[in-house]
Amino acid sequence: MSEYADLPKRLIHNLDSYRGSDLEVKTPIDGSTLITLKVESSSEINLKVRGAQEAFRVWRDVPAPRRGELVRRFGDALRAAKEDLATLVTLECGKILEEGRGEVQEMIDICDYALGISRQLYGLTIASERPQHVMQENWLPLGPIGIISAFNFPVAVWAWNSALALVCGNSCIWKPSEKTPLTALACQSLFESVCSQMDGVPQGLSQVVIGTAAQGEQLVDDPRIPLISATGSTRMGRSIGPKIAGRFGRALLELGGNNAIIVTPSADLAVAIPSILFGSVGTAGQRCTSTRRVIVHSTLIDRVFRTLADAYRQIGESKIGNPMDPGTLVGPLIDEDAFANMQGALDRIRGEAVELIGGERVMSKSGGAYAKPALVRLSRQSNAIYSETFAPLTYLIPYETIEEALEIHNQVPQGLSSAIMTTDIREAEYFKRYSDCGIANVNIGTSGAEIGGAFGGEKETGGGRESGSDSWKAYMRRQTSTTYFGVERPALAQGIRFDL
Ligand code: UN1
Repeated sequence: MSEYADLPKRLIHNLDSYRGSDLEVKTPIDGSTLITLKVESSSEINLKVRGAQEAFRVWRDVPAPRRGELVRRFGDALRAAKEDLATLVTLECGKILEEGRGEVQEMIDICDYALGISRQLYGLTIASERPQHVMQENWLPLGPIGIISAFNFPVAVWAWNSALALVCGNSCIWKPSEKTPLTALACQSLFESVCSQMDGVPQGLSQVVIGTAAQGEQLVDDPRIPLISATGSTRMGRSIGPKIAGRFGRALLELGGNNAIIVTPSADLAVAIPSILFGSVGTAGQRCTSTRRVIVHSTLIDRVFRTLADAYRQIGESKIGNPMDPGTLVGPLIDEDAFANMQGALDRIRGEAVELIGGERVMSKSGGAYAKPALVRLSRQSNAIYSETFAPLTYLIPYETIEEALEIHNQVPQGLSSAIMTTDIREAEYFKRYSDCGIANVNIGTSGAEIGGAFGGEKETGGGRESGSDSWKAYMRRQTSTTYFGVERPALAQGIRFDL
C-alpha cells in the first residue's frame, strides 16, 4: 500500500505525536502495517476528560445557531476533503472506495442536518392546571459526551453523534475502534483546523482517545461523562451497559443486528434481488444493517436462490478484490479473526444446509482476508444463526404464511433493521405493524438508511436512536419549569389546600 503512504501524514497534522509502539494499525487490503501508535495512559485520558469539562462550560453558553455554524463549517471542510478522507476510510477499514465516499457523504449530510437542528432545539409549552401558571420544557446541554465507535463505519457514526452533540452545546470525547484510529485522527485534525478559524470555540471541544477496550472502559466508568454513545457488538453492550447504569449515566447503544428481508409472492424481483445483494455482500457484509436472513415464500425460494447464486458466482469470479479498484464490489474482511468467525458460522450451519455456496478464501497471497460471499439455503430457521456474524453470509429460509414469516423474522434476539418485498399493501402494513425492529422498510433493503430518520433498534440491538428525527434529545437534559406570574397566594397542584 506504499502508494498511500503519505495519506495519513497529509491528513493528520500532528501524526508524529501519536506514534509509539503499542498499537499496530494495519490495512485489511494486504495486511501491511500502516503505522504503530501509542495507547493513551490513564492520566492522559483523565486530563482529556477534564479538558472536555472545561470546554463544555464555555460551549454551552454559545448560542445554539452559532454552534451550528461551527458544524456547518466542519461540513464544508469535509466536502473539500471528501476524496482524501474516503480513501483513508477504504485504506483503513477495507470498504470499497465508492462506499468510503458514501460514508464521508453521510458525515456531510449529518452536519447539514445538525445545522438545521441548531435552530430547532425547542421544547413544549404545557397547559397548567393552575391559574396564572406557565409550564414549559427546557432542553439544556448535557456535558461531555463519550463516543465509542466501531471499525465498520469508522467516521460516519461518530459524526452522527458529534454533530448533534455539538449543536446541543456539549463537548465530545471519541474512542474510535483500535482498528481504525487513523480516520479518527484525520477527522480530529480537520475539526481542530475548523475550530481554530472561528472565534469563541474553546480548546478541547472534541478530542480523540487512542486505545483499545480498556481505554474505552475508562470513559465508560467516568462519572464526569453523562452520556456514553457506543456502537459495537452485543457482547460489548452487555459489558458496558450495566457499568454505565451502575453510575446512573446514560447509555445510547447501537449493537448487533440480524436483519432479514421477507420476499412475498407478490414481490417484484427486479426490485428485491438488487436490494438483497447490496444488503448481503455490500461492505463485505460488515454493516450492522447487513442482510443476514432472507425469508422467502416457499413457492419462490428456488427461484430466488438460483438468481442470487448466479449473482454470487459473478461476484466470485471478478468482483472481489482491492477495494480501491473501481471494479470491485466486495473488499476484504477487516482481519483474520473476522474470516475465522465466518468459517465458524459456516461450520455450525453446514449440517443443516440444504444448499451452501461460497465462503471460500480467495486471493490467499494478497495478505488480506478475502472471502467469497456465502449463501446458505435452509429448510427452517436454526438457532445456529441467532448470533451476529460480521461477514458476507446470508441464510435463505422458507415460509408459508405472512404470520409465519413474521414469527421467523422476530425469533432472533436482535432487532435493528428489517424489510419486506411486496406489492400487496395488506402485507406491507402487517409487516410494519409486527416487525420488532427499529427500522422496517418496504421494497428497500435493510442497509443504507438515510440520516434523516432515527437510527437504531430494539432487543439486543440496545434500544438507542441516533442521527435524525428527534435523536438530538439524547444529547440534552430535559427540564420542566413552572412559572407563576400572579399576585395572589399561588394555588397548589392537585387542589391541595395548605392554609395557615
Ligand atoms: C452501522 O453499520 O453501524 O444504514 C451503521 C446503514 C448506514 C449506517 C450503518 N447508513 O447501513
